[in-house]
Amino acid sequence: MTDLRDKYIQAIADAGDENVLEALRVQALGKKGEISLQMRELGRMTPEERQTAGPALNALKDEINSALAARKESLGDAALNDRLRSEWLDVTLPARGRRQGSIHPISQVTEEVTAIFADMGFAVAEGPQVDTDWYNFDALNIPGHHPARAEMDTFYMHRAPGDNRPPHVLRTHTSPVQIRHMEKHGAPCRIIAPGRVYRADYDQTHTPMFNQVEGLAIDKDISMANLKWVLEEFFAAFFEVDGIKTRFRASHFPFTEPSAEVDIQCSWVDGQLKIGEGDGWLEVLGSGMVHPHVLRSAGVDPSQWQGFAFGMGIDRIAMLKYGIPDLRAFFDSDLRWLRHYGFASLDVPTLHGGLSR
Ligand code: 2NL
Repeated sequence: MTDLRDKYIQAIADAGDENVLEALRVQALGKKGEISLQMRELGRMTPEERQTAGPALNALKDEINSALAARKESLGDAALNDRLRSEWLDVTLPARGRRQGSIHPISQVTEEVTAIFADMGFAVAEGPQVDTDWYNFDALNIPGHHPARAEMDTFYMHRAPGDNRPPHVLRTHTSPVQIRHMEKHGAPCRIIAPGRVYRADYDQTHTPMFNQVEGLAIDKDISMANLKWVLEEFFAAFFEVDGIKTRFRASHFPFTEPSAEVDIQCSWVDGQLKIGEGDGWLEVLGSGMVHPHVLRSAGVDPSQWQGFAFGMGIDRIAMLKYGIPDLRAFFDSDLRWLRHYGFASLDVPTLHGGLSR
């Protein structure tokens, strides 16, 4: 009987699930179970034998029953614990995954422009967004009566009455950055100056703050031919089309002589603008040979040095490249717009890795 007890207690302890437990219960205590059969044997025993065997068998039956119940309960606990472990949830986490920000098209395009010009040996120059009217206008050969200087187009910083220091303005172009660069580093130089500029103008195609990139190359024998090559190289890389044509139209700026407005080749079919093909033209920038007065203002001797300069709107070329219809939406901070037109934060534009993708 001790063997029988040990067999069942061990088997119950080893049972892995409730089906095994039930099979053991039937095997021991079922109608034809081992213990039930021994109970039936009691009838054939002498009263003396029955007096010891009866209580022993009953005790064994009770012990097996309670071992079965205990094992069943611990199996149930284990199953519940497993479930609790697998369904564990950190309720302190944010309900919605944190949405990653995106790169604004202006930042993306500034990076693209920078990568292309860097490849041609241009460094990036930066400077203050609030500057004196000397750096913004006088040094650039823009006379006092010039319309660009008019109160209407330029944001003048407030001056207390009696404060006679030279007026400060929000820069209306990034040219003052290039003047400061020439003053500090002299010639030769090859730089671009991207950044925010400000003009008091607001309609369909103008915002009071916009982004511009200017370029400047000064050396002994720089010509308009170098300008044309640099710009065509830039447009081919930026718009990702080989052999893009440019058209130079004579123009006038106070800071360049001669001056030219530059158009790029485009086609306009079924309301779709395609750049770098067809026989249409799209104006994209202003340029020219730096005026000798401007070189002299910046401390560069115009009898020794010459060079080209150009300026273009970053917002405008961003709209052209990425098919963004409305300029003003750039500055609305509309999250739906930013998610639609924004760029993935790890897609840093490089010439070898592809500018945009
Ligand atoms: C335009 C025209 C232009 C420049 C900007 C420049 C800068 C220096 C000296 C001479 Cl330091 N020129 N910049 C030259 C020609 C045109 O911009 O229509 N921009 C959107």
